[in-house]
Amino acid sequence: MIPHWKIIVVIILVLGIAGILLTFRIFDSQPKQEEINDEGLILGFSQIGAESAWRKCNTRSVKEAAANAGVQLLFENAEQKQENQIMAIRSFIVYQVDVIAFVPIVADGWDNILKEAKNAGIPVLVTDRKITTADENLYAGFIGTDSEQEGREAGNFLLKKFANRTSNDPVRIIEISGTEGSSVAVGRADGFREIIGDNPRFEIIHSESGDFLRSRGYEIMTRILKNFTDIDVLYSHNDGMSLGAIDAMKEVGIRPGKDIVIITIDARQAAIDALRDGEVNCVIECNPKTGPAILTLSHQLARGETIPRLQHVHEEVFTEYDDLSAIEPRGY
Ligand code: GYE
Repeated sequence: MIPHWKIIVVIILVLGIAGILLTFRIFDSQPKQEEINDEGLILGFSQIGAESAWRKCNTRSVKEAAANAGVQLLFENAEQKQENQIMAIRSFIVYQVDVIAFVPIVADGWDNILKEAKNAGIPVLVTDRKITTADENLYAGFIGTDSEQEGREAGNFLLKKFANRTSNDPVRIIEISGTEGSSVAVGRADGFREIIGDNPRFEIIHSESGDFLRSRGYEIMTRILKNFTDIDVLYSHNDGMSLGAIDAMKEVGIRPGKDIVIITIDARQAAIDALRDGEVNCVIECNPKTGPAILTLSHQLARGETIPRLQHVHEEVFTEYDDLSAIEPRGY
């Protein structure tokens, strides 16, 4: 029989040695996640295209941030086609990238490709535009703009602008919206209606998608000016379309910002310049410089960390009521 005290001494010794080994990670034969993934992280990024100055700035921001972080970036431009995005994401899966990030051109239709990524064990970050999905766990999180809030800001500006209107006629509004089915077009429309929708003093007399393109803004406004009279407001979902619409107004002798109140979203330099010139009345910032945040989140995902489900980026509103001298050069 071994005396009890010897057994207790042996147990204490074994536990002590195990503790020392664990402290020095001698049992931990797996390299740490950081060592596996952070070194030479490969990020697959599916961008939707180059439809606007905003988009080009967003692309630059991602590319610069990846270069600064020493990350290998596989960048694909989808030329405005969801099929191309799905193909790009599939190619990232085949390549076995560490993280996939993508800007969903429209909100629906991603579940199958996201399941493929999940089955391959690759975390996915959704950025800029949101998705609707049957299973929220198919992607790790979202970072980007708060489009509903942008729409609300547009509505709030109108409440202020027309607060002292004496006429009993409703304010007649034209809306040129963004890409149909995109979360940002839906959000900008919904947020706007949340503020002015039930208010009899405002009437949206026409709403049409201009696909976020300057050329479409010009075409649509040219036609609208022939078909509608008494337009009080243009609410346009991006600066490119607003600038196109402004060209159309000037062609027929309408003074943008005076004869027609203009609210626009993005805050590219040309829109800020137009605000300063009195040709635009309200500019709602949409922040395209998300590259550094996307890279930080990608590193966290590669390390197996969880990231916030939803992160909205900081955005401001610039109006004709503000001191515009303080606005820094926009860089896009
Ligand atoms: O407002 C617009 C564009 O998705 C927020 O896309 C983005 C929008 C942006 O090209 O200019």
